[in-house]
Order: sequence, then C-alpha cells, then structure tokens
Amino acid sequence: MLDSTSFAILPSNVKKQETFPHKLGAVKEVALRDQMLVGRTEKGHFACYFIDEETIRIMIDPAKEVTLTPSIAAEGDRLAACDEFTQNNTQAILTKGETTVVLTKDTGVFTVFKKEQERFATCGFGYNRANKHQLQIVSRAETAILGLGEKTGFLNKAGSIISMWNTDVYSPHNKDTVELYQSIPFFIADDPQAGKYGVFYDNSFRTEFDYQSYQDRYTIMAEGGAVNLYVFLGDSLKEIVAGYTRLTGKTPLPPKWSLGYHQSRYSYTSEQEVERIAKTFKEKGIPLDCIFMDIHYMDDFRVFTFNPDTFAGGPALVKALKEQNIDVVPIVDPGVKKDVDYSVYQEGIKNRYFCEKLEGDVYYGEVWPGESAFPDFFQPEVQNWWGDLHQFYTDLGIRGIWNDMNEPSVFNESKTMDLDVVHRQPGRQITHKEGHNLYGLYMSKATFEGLKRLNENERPFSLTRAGYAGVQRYSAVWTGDNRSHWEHMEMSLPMIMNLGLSGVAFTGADVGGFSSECSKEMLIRWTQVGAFLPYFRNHCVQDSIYQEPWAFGAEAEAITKKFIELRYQFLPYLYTLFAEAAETGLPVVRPLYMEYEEERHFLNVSDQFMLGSSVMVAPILRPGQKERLVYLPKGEWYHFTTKERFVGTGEAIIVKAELDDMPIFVKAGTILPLGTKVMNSKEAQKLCLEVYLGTDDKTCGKVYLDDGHSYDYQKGASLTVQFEAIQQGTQLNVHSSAQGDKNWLPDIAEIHAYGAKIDEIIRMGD
Ligand code: MIG
Repeated sequence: MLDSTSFAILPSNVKKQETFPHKLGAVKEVALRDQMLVGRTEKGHFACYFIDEETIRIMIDPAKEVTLTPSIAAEGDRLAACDEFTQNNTQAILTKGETTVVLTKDTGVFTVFKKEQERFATCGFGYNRANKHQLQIVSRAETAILGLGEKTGFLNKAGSIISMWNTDVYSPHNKDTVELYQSIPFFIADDPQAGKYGVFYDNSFRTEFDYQSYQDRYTIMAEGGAVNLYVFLGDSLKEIVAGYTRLTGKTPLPPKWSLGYHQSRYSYTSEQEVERIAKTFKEKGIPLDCIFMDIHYMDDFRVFTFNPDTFAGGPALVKALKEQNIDVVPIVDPGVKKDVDYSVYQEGIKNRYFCEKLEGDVYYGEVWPGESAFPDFFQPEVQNWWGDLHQFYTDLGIRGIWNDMNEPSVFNESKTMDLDVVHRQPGRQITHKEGHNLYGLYMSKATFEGLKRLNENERPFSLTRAGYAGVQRYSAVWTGDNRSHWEHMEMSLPMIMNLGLSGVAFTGADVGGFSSECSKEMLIRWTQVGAFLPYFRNHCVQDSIYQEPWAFGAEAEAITKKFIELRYQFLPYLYTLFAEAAETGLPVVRPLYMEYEEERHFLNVSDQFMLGSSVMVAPILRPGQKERLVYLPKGEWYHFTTKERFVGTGEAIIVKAELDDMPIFVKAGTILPLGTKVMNSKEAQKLCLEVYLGTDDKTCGKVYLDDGHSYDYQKGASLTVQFEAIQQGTQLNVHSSAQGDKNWLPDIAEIHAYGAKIDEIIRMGD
C-alpha cells in the first residue's frame, strides 16, 4: 500500500527514464521482392507493403528478419501489388495510386505521402538490451489523438501517456488508470493541416503511447517483439475506421435480444431470486430481454456446473424463462478449479489443454474456485474443447455467455499469470509476456465459435471484459468495474466513443454503476443514458444496495420504465445501425466530431454523442441538474420530447431536462423508424415512423429487418426499406421502397410528422 501514500514520491524514488540507445543504422540493402519493399540496415531488418491504396504495413525488426505472418487481429491482411518501385542513392520509393511510401536510406525513416502531401512520417527508432524498442512519429502540438480503445479521460488523448496491458482494476478508474481490461493499440491522429491517418501498432507485448513528452513527435514503446504497424490513410474518421475494420474485422450483426434491456447483479444468489426478479419485471410491466447469472450459480465456482443447493432447479428455470421470452446469460470465467474429481479439470490435464510454465508444469493461480488452471486458448484444439463444453448451456436453450476475469486476472501480486507461462499457437510458442494481451481475445473466439457450432443457425451473444484489437468479431464489451459515481457515468461516454472509433461497436457500461451505492437520481439519469448506448445492462456488486428499476420507489420506477420502453421504441433504428456497423465497421455511438469534422472544437465534446447520423444525445450527468449546455451542430434539429425546432450554429445552447427527461435531438430531414411498445425484443413490433421535416424537401430514413436471431439474413432473408417524405402543402406523401425479402415487409402502425402543419399523410410504394 506504500505507493498510495507520499512515500511514493520520496526524492529517492524518482523513476529512471528508459533509454533506447541502439539504432538501426543506415539502409544497407533494399529491393522489391514479391511486391514488397524489403531490406536490411546496419543492424536490423525491415519490410513494407500495401494492403490497398489506403493501407500500408511497415515492419522493423532489430533482431532478425521480419515475421510476415499477420497476427490474429489482422485477419484482413493481404498483400496488394504496388504500381511502382524505384530507388536512387538516397531513397527507395514504393507507390500505389495516389499513395507513396519513401524510405530515406541514411536515416531509415519512412514517410507516407498522399497526393504529394506528407501525412505520416517516422522520425526515430531505438532499442535496448532489454528487447524493448521505441518508434518515434512526427506530430505537432495541435494533433488530436482518438481511439486507443477502452481508456479513461476525455475523447482527445493528446497530452497523455497511455499503455496497454490488460488489467483487472477494481479500484476506482480515473484519468491515471492508463491500463484497463482491453488493449487496442489503434489510434487516429488528426492534424488540422497535414490531415488524418490511423495507426494500428499490432504488437501484443505491453506497449506505451506517449503523446506528452515531446512537442514535435510522439513515441510508441513496446516491451518486446518488432515494429508491426499499419497506417490507414482515409481522409475522414469514417474512412479510417472503415479501413481499420477491413483489417481487423467488423462487429457482426448481434441477435436482437442482446440489444434489449438486460438485468444483472453479482449475484442473484438462488434460482428463487432469479425467478422473483423476472416475475417482478412482468408484474410491473417493465420490458426485459435477459437476466444474468453471476458466479453464485455454480457449484463452488466450477464452470459448467450448477450449485446443487441454490441452483438445483437452474436448468428448469432457464427453460421456463425462455418460454416467457427471457434469455438467461451465465458467467464463464477461464479459471478451472483444481479438483481431481471434476471432469473439466481432468480432461484439461489429460490433454495438456492448460497453460504451462516454460519448464512444462501446469500453471496454477488463485481465483474464485481457489487454485485453478487456465485453458491455453491459443491452441485450436483447446478452443474447440472449450467451445464444445458450452453444450452444457446450449442444451438448456442458452444463447449468450458472459466472459469475465479473462485479462487473465489472478489473485496475486502481479494480478495475472507469471510471465514465463507459455502459450502454444500453431507452429509457434510464445511467453505470457507476448500472449497476455491476447488471452481474452482468444477466449472470446473460443466462446463465440463454440456457441455458433453448437447452435448453427443462431447468432451467439458473447460479452467479454478483456480483449485485444479485433475483439469486435467475437464479442460485445462492457467496461468492467465502474462505480456508482456521477463521474463514472460521464467518463463512460468518451470511453465508449473511443471504443467505437477502435472498431468495437457493441459496448456498454454497467448502468447504475457496479460498486459503491447507487441513488435514486443516479439510477434515473444512468438508465436514461444507458438506453441510448449500444449495450444496455444494469449490474452491481454484492453487498451494495439493489438497483433494479423499482429499487428506489415509485417515481424512479416510472421514469426508468419509461426510458427502458423508449429503448424498445428505438430498437428498429438501433438494429438498423447495427446492421450498418456489420457492413461498414462504423460505430453505432459516435463522437459529434465524427459526423461534423469541420467543427474542430467538437473534439472537446466528450459528454454528448451521436446515435448514428440522425440522433444526438446530451445526457444529464450531474446530480441536481435540470439543464445543461448542448452543442448543436450546424443545421436544424428537433427536440425529441417537445418536438420544438432549433437552429444549430455549432455553438452551445442551454437545454432544460427535468428528472423525467433527457435532451435528445433529431436532425431535421430524418424519418426515424421507431417501434410500437413491446415487452421484449421477441414480440412482434410494428413500426411508428416519425417524420422530422427538413428545410429542403429531402426527408428520408431507412430500416433494416430480418428474423432478429438466425443467420438466414446471410442467405437473403432480410429487407431494407428506404423512406422518403415529400410535403405538398398540408399533405405529406411518404414513399417507401423495399429491397430484399418481401416477407419482412414491416407493418407500419403510425406515421407522425413534425415541422409543418400536415392534415393528411399518404403512403406510397412498398
Ligand atoms: O469482481 O463475477 O467485472 O461484473 O460481477 C469479481 C463477479 C469478478 C468482476 C466483473 C463483475 C462481476 C464480478 N467479477
């Protein structure tokens, strides 16, 4: 505990700055080989190639020839032919379309130009005898930094030092908590003059990104391995994120039930309690899609078991709830109890499926079940084995799994496995130093693919705490152990927006806060904002006050219910955004800046967000507040509750919001596809179109429809309807044109128009 007192800053405790004295030296040899620029310097090796005109991979290895095999994250890595390679005494130049990569021979510096404008340039590289290296990249004081996954602080990370080492942090997260559960070494650098680019530093060792120490550059340090970076050259944030997700994958279309309201607690400690919670939702008429079973459902915390005393009827309960349209999601941790009579442990030992120390002994660590062994998810056989074990759950109708503690978290000094644990990838063995940040990603892969195998035509839902770049392909991410602090509600917004910019579209924070005590007002405000974030789950820690929607009396119940209902009304719009995310890789929740890049001051707007391009949310994030500043982008907007019309100037206005309201704005010119009231996502929902008339006569919208849970949409069983509204005096014509499987044509229950006096609405088309 000494580091939490002034002892930590004793004069003698000054930290030594790490140095990187060894350089690569000048280029000795460079050539074009298989469409790739390759060569060596006095002391190292490098390679560089195009993936497409906008994406370049650069590798530098001081120790040996570069390893070309892409990591698990970079599944879209394919070498593309270049247009031209030339060299002279001072430079080697690789060109594709409008992009040029120049390697300067006497310095080993890589510079990337697009249309002759310099976009990206390295300016230094060093390494030391501890196998660490540091790459330096040119920047300016004005350069904004976005992305970097799940990090604390505001949206723009310029001026921060951020590192990547998946860590279970129960103590309160704050600006100085630079390592959390996820490591996504991807960021967007945005220079107001030179332009924007993205960098994915695909190195899974602990890395550190220093945007603080220098005025003219930033540095990237890795504790091992080689420089393995991808540069993305889109002209906008959207193009860069699209490029990044072409490489690392997109958030697949989730099952609709995973977008509903989820209720959790650590833990509902018996089947009776789970049943009571489900019943209370029903009695109170509060919509619900899913209840979680946290660690108490298990037999002494053995995964793939039920507690024979408190959850003996668990399997029957899961089936019964399923019949009431309520899914149950159990937690599955990686630690397998060391117990000679436990079949999962026996199988793992017999087949050498558990992580071993370099010397060959099984690695044991202390977690909930006591001494435990940890599956080595890096081996394909282990992924299969683990995935298949989930039949225990899928046989009961379970379609979603919650993976926790997969940093991996271990109760010891280092908080994780020993660094001399080894992980066996096909053809390659790595130590935990290199594998640590990948452990959660591999576990998510095993879970997702297992569920998919066991239930072939059912989209799985998996929720993970830990991950690495590419985690979006397998799992939704919740932001771990936040607290019932107003500051944490506020901080979840830039965190979720930066996760979205880092390719992870399906994210949420525990509504109401995990630890500390929630309050009436906080639950209300947090439920309001949670209803508009991609993943919507209320969860809290044992011993803390209960925080279900009815926990704080009638007023709180009525308001939280109203906002949970609003979530379901927005479901058709939200689901459409998820369908788009699966196609384009773009996030569902976005910073205002992503939609309005000409407004540079929006880089500082961390407490408002866009839901798609048409809806802007400005939640109330402080106690006692009944109004707040709202930046309204240029153009016209409608207040969702009052339907009042506002003219946005890009500057802030003051907007009122009583306790039962939250400022939501809809962009003029939008047809919002909302849905009728339902008690869960499995009930048939009709559409209610809300037409927010624009200033020019273009008012449009769209909705995506399918069965909400199977993969039939990939075989054509889906439909997209485009709507357009045209005003003629007091008459409004609403045209719809549908593309796809007409079986999914929506039932339109209501159409409302705002912004003009409309007497008659005429529907035309499909
Ligand atoms: O804190 O499984 O972040 O959501 O309820 C101990 C018990 C381990 C941490 C997770 C939290 C979960 C809890 N887990």
